[in-house]
Amino acid sequence: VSATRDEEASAKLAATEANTGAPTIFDKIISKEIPSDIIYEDERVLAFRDINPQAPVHVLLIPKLRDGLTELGKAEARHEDILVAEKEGIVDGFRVVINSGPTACQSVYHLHLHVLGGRQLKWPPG
Ligand code: IU
Repeated sequence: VSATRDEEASAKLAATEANTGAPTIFDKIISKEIPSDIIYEDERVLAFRDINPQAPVHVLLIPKLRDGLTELGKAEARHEDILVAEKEGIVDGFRVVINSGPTACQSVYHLHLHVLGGRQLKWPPG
């Protein structure tokens, strides 16, 4: 099963824009220049409700400091956590997911993070 051409095209356009290093809308959300429904904030992170929710609860949790880190696949040693994607050759595009509880289909109750890649992924996930 593959994503539609539209999905792939708009995903690629957003990535091209990201490469300019320009600020994103999230910088304006962090500075409160653009209002958002904030549910948690401290000096390092901001959690706010997604404007286009794909589930009854859909929250975005973002670091306040971008530190050159536009996407997980661009992480460097100082950002840690990137080793699996690099080793598996999927830095071009991958998804990191944590399932929590039966409603999210968690099956093994030892906290774990999924790294999925190697094909065009679709959004939203099921
Ligand atoms: P993505 O994984 O980069 O596609 O996620 C970006 C999310 O940011 C997406 O779910 C949007 O609905 C959400 N969002 C938002 O909450 N507020 C905004 O002003 C904009 C996007 I633009």
